[in-house]
Amino acid sequence: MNKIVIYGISLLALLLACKSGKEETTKEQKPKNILFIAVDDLRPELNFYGSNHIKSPNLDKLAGESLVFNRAYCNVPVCGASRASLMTGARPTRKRFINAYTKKDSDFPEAISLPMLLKQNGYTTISNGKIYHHKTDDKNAWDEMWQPDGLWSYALPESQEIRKNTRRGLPMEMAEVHDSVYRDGKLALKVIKDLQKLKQEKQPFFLTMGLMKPHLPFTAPKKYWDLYDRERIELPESYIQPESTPRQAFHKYGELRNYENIPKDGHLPDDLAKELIHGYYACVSYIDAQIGLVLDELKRLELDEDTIVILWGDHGWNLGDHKLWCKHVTFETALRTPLIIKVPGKTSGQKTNAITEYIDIYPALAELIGLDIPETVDGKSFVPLIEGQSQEKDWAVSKFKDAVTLIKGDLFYTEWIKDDGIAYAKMLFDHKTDPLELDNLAEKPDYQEKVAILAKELRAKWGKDFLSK
Ligand SMILES: [Ca+2]
Repeated sequence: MNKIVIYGISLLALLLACKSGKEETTKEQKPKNILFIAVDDLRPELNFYGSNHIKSPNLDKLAGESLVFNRAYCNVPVCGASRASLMTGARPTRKRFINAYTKKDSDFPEAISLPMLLKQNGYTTISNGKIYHHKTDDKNAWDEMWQPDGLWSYALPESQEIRKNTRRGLPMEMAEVHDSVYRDGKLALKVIKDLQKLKQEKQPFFLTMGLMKPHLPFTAPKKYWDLYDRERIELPESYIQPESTPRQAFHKYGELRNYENIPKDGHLPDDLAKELIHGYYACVSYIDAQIGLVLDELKRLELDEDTIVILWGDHGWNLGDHKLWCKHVTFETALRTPLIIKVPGKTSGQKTNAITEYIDIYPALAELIGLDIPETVDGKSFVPLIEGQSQEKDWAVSKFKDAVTLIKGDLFYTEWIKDDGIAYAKMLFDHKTDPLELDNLAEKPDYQEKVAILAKELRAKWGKDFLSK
């Protein structure tokens, strides 16, 4: 095609654009919306990660239109801290972003959070459901903060009565009720209403959907329990706690034991373990359906081509792996997370094995919509991966309490350290030969040189303020 022809086509396009008027120009200039879906305690045990037993057709469909991160890691495996870190793009330190109760406002008040950056740049920002752990955290960043009402997580009066009279209530519930009786069903209806309202607005939006399941208790409508046959549910292959693994690596899963009918000590009976796995699967299918309702509405309103959709779980979860339940450890099962991003016109189901940390999400979203990244952000944008390029960074650092983990290539190296940075226990797994993390190499004579290199690298990568702040 010669220059004159190209010029002719460009001129024609320009004339057509002018003819269609202001509306066309506005659409052209409006930055992409962001639909930000957070799922509490979601494991990457999903079909697009190679599993084939959880029924999640809506997540599967979204993954087919997205870039799927096969190796995304949270920076701290506990709700509140993971979320505050992700929303600020800032790395946890020894004293910052510690536990479930972490608040962005207390731990890092001066950081410009992602919703704040977007609000400052003309976005309508809405927090729906569980985004931060605390319902009022970072409230100046939001135009609206909304929570579904409802007493706890239970639908049945008898379960609510038990909850009222005990510390945590029942660990599971199967109820023959409509999806909207539980809070995530109410959440989906609210997000749908928001989409209908935002469709009419001129500003771009940052609309969030913070789902509360599959977090304990595993409560879901019966039809989702009915998708699975308990007889076919198996305990994980890694249902063992090897002697070579440091004792610090395990815990007694106090979070689960706070619920009724869970033994206060010792490992769970197999039947109970399988019932819990069944309940977890039911909850994943339930939230999948709620996400599907929202994504269908996004399409029906013809907003899908103008909206980036990102879905993440706040950390991994042990569903019996290592004979553990819940999070709060540095095994890969607690650190690895589901992460998918749909960027219209750019993603169509690609998968990447590049290592990504959750602090990388903030700078990537900022870059995608053309905003400068604040200095308080420690993460590195993964936009090159969306563009089909490779990325230099091939590591992640996660931490929980005294444990810090360097993930690099196939190696997962954890040290438990004291305040002065000296290690008092070590753990090293090579996923090339030991993907289930059952053979700790850190104390083996043949690996001491490797351990020394990793120890040095861990300190170089955990951030300059790791010990002091
Ligand atoms: Ca969580």
